[in-house]
Amino acid sequence: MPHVSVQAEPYPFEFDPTATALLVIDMQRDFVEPGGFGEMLGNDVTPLRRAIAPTRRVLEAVRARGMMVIHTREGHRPDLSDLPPTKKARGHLKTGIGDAGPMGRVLIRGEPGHDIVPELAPRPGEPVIDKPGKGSFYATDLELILRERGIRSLIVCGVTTEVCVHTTVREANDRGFECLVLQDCVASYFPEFQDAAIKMIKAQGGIFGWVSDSATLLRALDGVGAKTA
Ligand code: TIU
Repeated sequence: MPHVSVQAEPYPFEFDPTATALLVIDMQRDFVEPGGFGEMLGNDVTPLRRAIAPTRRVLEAVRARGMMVIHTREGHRPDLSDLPPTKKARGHLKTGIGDAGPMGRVLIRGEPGHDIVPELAPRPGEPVIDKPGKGSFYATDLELILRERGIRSLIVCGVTTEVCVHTTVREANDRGFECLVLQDCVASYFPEFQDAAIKMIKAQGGIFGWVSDSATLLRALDGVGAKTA
């Protein structure tokens, strides 16, 4: 497959599609639908839903080219054995992690709220990484999976920009993976955090990675033929 160059900031992002994975972070009902963990934290989920449609377009384009797709989900075991009491206590929530909510037990694996939204549902064969923290590398086998597949670059979508996306991009960057964050495919409950978090990635010569958008990536992928087989 040809090498791809995407217009990005602070300078073009170059990648080999066979060594690149799309990483879709925590596009779960608990964060992007009313009645989930995000709303229980006091947030309006509307801004997060804007990331769904562009992420879907990127997902389809990447799948059509046979590139690797990985999904993550934040959540905990039903017995809460992987939930630090400090995380459970944070925010003094009336209904918090592990408690019964409108979409089942909040942020618990196997519950409806923990599911990835139907628009971005994983396909068979696409790894789904269940993570107990904000970062996708901490206490997961993501790094092992990436190294085994020879992945060196990540195209990053998901929520929320300053929390799980940033933590993951920082973890990936320290491990030597190059990250391209698509600014319309990541979202925050707070417009000012979205703006600052995006600036922080690309500042200082791309201290954590590169920033572009879905339309620019899709144009660059046009030059990479869809897989026919
Ligand atoms: N609260 C918030 O902004 N985010 C999270 O709790 N998790 C993720 O970002 N996935």
